[in-house]
Amino acid sequence: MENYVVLSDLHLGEEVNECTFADAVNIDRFAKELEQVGGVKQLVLLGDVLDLALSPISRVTSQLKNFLDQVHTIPEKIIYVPGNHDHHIWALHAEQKMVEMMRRGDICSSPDYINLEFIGADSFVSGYLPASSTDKLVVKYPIHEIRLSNGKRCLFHHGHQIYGVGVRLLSLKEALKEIPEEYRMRELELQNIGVYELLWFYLELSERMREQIEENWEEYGGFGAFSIVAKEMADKRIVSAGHEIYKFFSGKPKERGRTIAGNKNELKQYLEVLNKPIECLIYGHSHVPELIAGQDDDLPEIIGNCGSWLKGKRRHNTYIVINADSVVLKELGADIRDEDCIEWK
Ligand SMILES: [Mn+2]
Repeated sequence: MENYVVLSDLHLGEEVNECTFADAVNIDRFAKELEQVGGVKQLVLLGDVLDLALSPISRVTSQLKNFLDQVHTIPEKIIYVPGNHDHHIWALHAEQKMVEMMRRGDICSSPDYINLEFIGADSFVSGYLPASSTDKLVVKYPIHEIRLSNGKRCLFHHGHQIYGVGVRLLSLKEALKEIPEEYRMRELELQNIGVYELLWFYLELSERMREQIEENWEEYGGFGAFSIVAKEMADKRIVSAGHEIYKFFSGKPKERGRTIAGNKNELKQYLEVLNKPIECLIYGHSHVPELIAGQDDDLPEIIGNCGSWLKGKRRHNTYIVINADSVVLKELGADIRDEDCIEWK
């Protein structure tokens, strides 16, 4: 049986009492369960694998190495799809391609943030794998698609484009729909990328600086210079998106822990923009593990959120196993509950 195992929101680099995989015992447990699944065709790491924005890079990289050391032999392929917390390294990766072209004196094109694939030794993850396994790696963004032997098509995406800022920008879908399909993902990404990058740089600041910024520019709702520029843009109506972004950052209540049902409209809009017929959508990002049958005609047959590997009150340490028979949500060290197994129609 060919199995696809999907997990997201590992947040490697987080402190030991937060990040499950900071503990070698948990990595070992996970590796054993992965072996029990058997025939793992792909291990899909679906974003926020590295907590680059919030954790020291030394801790991020050592935890990544420990994790990969234990699991790399089990799957045939390891697919890494960055999310919002590891978006910056993806952007660097794509931009590096352009720098290489300039170094060679080539006539350049702008960085391609959505069509590039970094395979094997070419990817930023490869250095943390033994040479024997680097060929297994594929790093791509923002979606990964597979087709099962039963013909069902599954789409994997971290979830940041269908939640929070991403949702706001999906409000541009009327314009997006007028753009040829092959450019829509690019437009969506270009709208979002500034926000992810802002968060990266903002969170890199020391806490003291952030405190002062929030104090000094309270009326702008934090995020310092970015909010000021966004507000000015909005006031002058130079760019209407500026207003949307400003509204997002200034006082909108945090949408944490949204469920699939609570996210239904956004999921529909996203799929409408992508215009990809699929039978299964798997995402993460909200840290709420869940598996549901799509119910509506305009939603895929099965929708899953693979949860997170951050300790806390909420259910965590979950992953999704997909094969031609079913889609199953598993919790590390726990029996599978009836509601966490959906067989294909
Ligand atoms: Mn996320």
